[in-house]
Amino acid sequence: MAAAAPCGVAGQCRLQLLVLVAAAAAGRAATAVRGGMLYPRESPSRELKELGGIWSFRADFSPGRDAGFEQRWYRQPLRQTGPVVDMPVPASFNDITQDPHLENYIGWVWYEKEVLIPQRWLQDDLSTRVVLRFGSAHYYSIVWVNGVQVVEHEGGHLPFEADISRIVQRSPGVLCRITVALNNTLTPHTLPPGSIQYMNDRTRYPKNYFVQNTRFDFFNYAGIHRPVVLYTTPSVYIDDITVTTTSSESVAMVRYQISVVGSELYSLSLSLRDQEGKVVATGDGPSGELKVPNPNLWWPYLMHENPGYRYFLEVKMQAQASGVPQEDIYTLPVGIRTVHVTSTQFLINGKPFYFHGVNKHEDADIRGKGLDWALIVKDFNLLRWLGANSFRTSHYPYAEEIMDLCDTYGIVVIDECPGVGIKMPESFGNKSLQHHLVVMEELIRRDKNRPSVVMWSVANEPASELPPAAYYFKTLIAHTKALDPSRPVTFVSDTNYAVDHGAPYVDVICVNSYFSWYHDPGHLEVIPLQLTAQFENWYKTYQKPIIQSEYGADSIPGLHSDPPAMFSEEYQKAMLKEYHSVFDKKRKEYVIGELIWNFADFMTDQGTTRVLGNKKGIFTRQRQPKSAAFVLRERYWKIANESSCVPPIIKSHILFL
Ligand code: GCB
Repeated sequence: MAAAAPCGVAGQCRLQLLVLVAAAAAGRAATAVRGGMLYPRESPSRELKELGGIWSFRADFSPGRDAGFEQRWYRQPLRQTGPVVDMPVPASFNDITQDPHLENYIGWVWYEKEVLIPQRWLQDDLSTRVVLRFGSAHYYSIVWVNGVQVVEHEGGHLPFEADISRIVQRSPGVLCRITVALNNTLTPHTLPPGSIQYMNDRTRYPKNYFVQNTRFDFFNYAGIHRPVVLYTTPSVYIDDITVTTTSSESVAMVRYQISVVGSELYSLSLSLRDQEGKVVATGDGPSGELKVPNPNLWWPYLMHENPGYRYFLEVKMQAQASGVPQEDIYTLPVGIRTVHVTSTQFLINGKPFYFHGVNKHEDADIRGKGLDWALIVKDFNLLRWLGANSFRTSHYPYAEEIMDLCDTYGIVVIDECPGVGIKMPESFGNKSLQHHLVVMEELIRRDKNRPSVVMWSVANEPASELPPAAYYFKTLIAHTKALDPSRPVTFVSDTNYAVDHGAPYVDVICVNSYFSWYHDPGHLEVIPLQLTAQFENWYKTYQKPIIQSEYGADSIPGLHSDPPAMFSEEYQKAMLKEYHSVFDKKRKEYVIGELIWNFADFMTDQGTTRVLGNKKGIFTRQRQPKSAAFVLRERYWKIANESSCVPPIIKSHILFL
């Protein structure tokens, strides 16, 4: 990525200042996250207004990218500050216009939307709380409402929100102006990390030329990527709910903890309903246990004839605020399931679970990383067609809307944070670690109640051979486990087993390898030997179950070669088959999963090894199958059908997909 910053040395300092703004704020944010982050749902006490659609947009092309702050663009309608363009939300801004400078833009961009707040939200003098929530925006966001700053957030892929009741109460009936400044600059201390490199050789680069360097393999799309909503709650409200579940054959326990904000004087009543709407358990108070006799457990797809079973926990809060009665109702879907790891197995509800799945990206033509319902549903249909029972959210948390469907369909998730490309020694320091801890807090706060999430992944392919990685991962994994003792924790490694300083702390070893691709290119015959040695070395060292968390080969659809040659569809297929024969031996021992790299082709930075992006998809970026998709489909269905947990009836029932 490159962008000209015509600003001289002083200008460079100003640009770096922007970077420092983000970094300083990261330091400030490094305290425990406050409050819950319940997904906004309508209920008798809560209303929702979606703010998707066309927003006004302006990239700050000024030399230091700081004109927006100097001129306070948030104080007036954006169109009055200079030229604006229409920008869809949610979407990445990069591929929307024909301007190559915007595609590769680095720095601050500005979004704005004017909205009318429903009159009834403002009528009852602050007993209605109005919240502005962003599902995610990449990377650093500052938000103003009617010129007043309401929230600042570091990091893409995770939600943030602000209570804007007082501001909107002040001017009822007029349009409410939401302004967002967004900076996509990555520094050694952001997640993912990156660095800005100034090219000072004036014989080779224009004045003030700089690039954003990253050490990850996907395009750094930026923008307001997920839904923006306004929602209401009463001023005394249910702030957070945490559930954990245990079960035996005949009875399950749903443990809950609820926090209420706005008053000390409240009462809580709970009822758990099954899918027919029948109440199966009731409770009260801010914490306790619900006993569910003969529970319907949450099972993964292909492991049960009715996968993804969820109960619905209705939490009702009643309180008095300034003498006025208030009631808040929130309904949380709850899946009852357990997860355990032994030295050779991954158990869901006490039964061995084998991950036969994929790694994905949030990535598509035009919209980049912006949420797209059509794409989401298509992807779930393809996953089920493939017979995939799981995926890893490589390499960042996916949209809550996607996670909801994982819960619903029984697709098992390894939930990964944006700790990808942590390669620079300075990214293992305290500043980076503090931010990483906060990101894990935000991720767990968001996804802790999801039955589909069975393991946290704190990073992908960090330089875990560096000595500081030992303290870094020890601390990070201990923190993650303290936040959520109910799930195993991993990170994904491509470091040699003998020098990996993070592996001692994980519950499951996740290994990426690209034999006959990045090593010994073209030599498929080395795979059996090298892959067998990989598994045996890791197991001998740690006695922990192993997932092959990535393997794959690029293929250009329609490119054929027999005998198989790299980049042909035949080579991709042949490589998969070589890996599969080793998996089949080792899954009888301690290999508990295989996740193909990648579900679909995706966009990357430009480079000599990338042809309009990474082509290791078994589907194209437009979701058409390559030949490898059929190889994988046959294999995944075979594995599922071998599983003793699948009654014959679903085998035939599912085959229609
Ligand atoms: C990896 C990375 C992934 C890349 C992939 C590749 O090891 O984890 O992000 O895209 O290899 O294709 O090189």
